[in-house]
Amino acid sequence: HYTLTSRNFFLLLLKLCIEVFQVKEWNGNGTARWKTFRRQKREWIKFAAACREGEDNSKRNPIARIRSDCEENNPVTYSISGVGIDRAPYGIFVVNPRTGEINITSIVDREVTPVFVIRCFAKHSVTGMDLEPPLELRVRVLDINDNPPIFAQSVFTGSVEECSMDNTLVMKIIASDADEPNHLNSKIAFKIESQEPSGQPMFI
Ligand SMILES: *[C@@H]1O[C@H](CO)[C@@H](O)[C@H](O)[C@H]1NC(C)=O
Ligand SMILES: *[C@@H]1O[C@H](CO)[C@@H](O)[C@H](O)[C@H]1NC(C)=O
Ligand SMILES: [Ca+2]
Ligand SMILES: [Ca+2]
Repeated sequence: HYTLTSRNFFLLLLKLCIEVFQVKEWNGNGTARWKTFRRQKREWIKFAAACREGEDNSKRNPIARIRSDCEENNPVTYSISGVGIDRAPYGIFVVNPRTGEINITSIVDREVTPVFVIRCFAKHSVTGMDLEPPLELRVRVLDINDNPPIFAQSVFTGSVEECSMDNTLVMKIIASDADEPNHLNSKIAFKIESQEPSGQPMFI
């Protein structure tokens, strides 16, 4: 016995679906270009976009778009979920449920959230069934140099024996910078500003 229910008939149709994803890429000279990704049914792809922290990125909207070829045969509703959407910080990313266009709505702070992972869904508008397995869009937040280096303590105390040799280690001072690790923005240089008693500099 074999019964072709509406549900498995529907699944047969869906086997042919291909999903298309596009992410906007920006050149150095401010021109935009859509980069396209495609996947076959059931295969996962990861795609990525970037935005800058501390800056209004909304003039670049939409930053990405998702589209399912299932649209040709089915009414499709797009939705997204994740941190920055339905988990705090809420509402940073929104999707147009009809067109699949994804917008950024507010200024982001890399030191709070360096990467957003947006889970994208394409559901049948009437049945609410997933037409595609969910898909992951990663939005990397590009760092700006908005943190100064901070010393770990306000006073460090060292000591040195009298008559020590040149270049004897006296003490180690520690500072950190909250900007992106291993990036120029978090690189620290130290300088001795003054010495008391003044006179010939005794330390380097
Ligand atoms: C600058 O923009 C033009 C289009 O106006 C484009 O063809 C070119 O590749 C861009 N240059 C760079 C370095 O991105
Ligand atoms: C996304 O941004 C574009 C361009 O500003 C705008 O036309 C569109 O309505 C926005 N869509 C949503 C869902 O906010
Ligand atoms: Ca910094
Ligand atoms: Ca930063």
